[in-house]
Amino acid sequence: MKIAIVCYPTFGGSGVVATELGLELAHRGHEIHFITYRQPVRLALLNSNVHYHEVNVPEYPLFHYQPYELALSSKLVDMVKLYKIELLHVHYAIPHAYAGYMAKQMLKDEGITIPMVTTLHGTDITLVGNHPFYKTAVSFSINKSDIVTSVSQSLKDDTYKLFNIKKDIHVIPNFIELDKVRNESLISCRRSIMANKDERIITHISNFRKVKRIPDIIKIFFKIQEQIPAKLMMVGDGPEKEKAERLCEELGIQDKVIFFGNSNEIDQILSYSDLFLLPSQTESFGLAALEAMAWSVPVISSNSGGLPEVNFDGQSGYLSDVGNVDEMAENALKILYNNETLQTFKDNALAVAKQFDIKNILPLYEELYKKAIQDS
Ligand code: GMT
Repeated sequence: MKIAIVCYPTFGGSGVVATELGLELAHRGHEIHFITYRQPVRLALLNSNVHYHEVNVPEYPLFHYQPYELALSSKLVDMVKLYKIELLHVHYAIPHAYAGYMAKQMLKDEGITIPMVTTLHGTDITLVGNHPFYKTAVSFSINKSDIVTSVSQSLKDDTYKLFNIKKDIHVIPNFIELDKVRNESLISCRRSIMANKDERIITHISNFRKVKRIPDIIKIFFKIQEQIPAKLMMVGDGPEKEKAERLCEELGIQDKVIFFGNSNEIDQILSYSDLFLLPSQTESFGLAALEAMAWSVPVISSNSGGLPEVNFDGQSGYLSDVGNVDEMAENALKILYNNETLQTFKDNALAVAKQFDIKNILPLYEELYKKAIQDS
């Protein structure tokens, strides 16, 4: 199939999912066209069957806001015609499904019918899309998609709760490419750079937005390091990072916390981690937790959104109510106290991650694509 993938090319989970999906589809012989404003961070272009088309938005001083949707829909129309693309897969309702619908309409005018699959990722539904300023357009774009998927059952339920959706929503969970992730030969950094032999390594990876509850991570770690030797790896960058650094100073633990910023060495860091913290306010899925589990790292998370669908309580880690840092710290210590328990949780985390292997998930998308093309 010839498929156009539209996504945000940044470090966010939706961009990662879209990119990995496209690369694997290309690997399986499909022709994939990424259409976005910058090359996605995980996109390797030296790959047959993979194309990248940049959307340029010319800066014009008269406009207070530059019209990205307009440029995107024009680009979609041009690329569909040029490469005879058969299907649009847009990740994120805002503004991609909206731009995709406009492209469909323009193409229809020229006698070309193309189906659109929209994947909902969470932020577009629970955090931004739900805002009254966007809600009408988001409902419209979802209802006008030919097929809608969501990355968890919880996100599906939220979408029906928050919007007036008439379409069926297919749940296709996010995935991990285990063979690629656990490529131990790529691991060059030494554990000793991060921690001493006797110290447990605890990790958090995110874009440091408020929704990730960064202060909770520091508080949980503070309680852990009072009981056992430990170091905290904080990977990523975002609006809450500076505050977190200040909190570490206030608590006198700055020498035990390493802030990496955005890193391309996530696999290296996870390969040495003993525990992953994700106490988010809400999380449609929690891809970062799955990436950790793929490296046999157990997860302490909140029980909000789709997290219980990924982190199995008492098995791959533990779940607690949002903000219950005392319980999260207690559970973390339960896992970390002795090597045997830790090893059991590590093995379980990997076993759960295996259920989300891309090999199991990708055919679900392929099936929907075929259906969408047949029905169009
Ligand atoms: O929250 C993030 O880290 C980024 C965000 C995004 O918009 O890319 O992630 C969302 O999509 C990911 C991939 O499907 C999910 O794993 C995240 O849980 C989801 N974030 C939220 O729901 C807050």
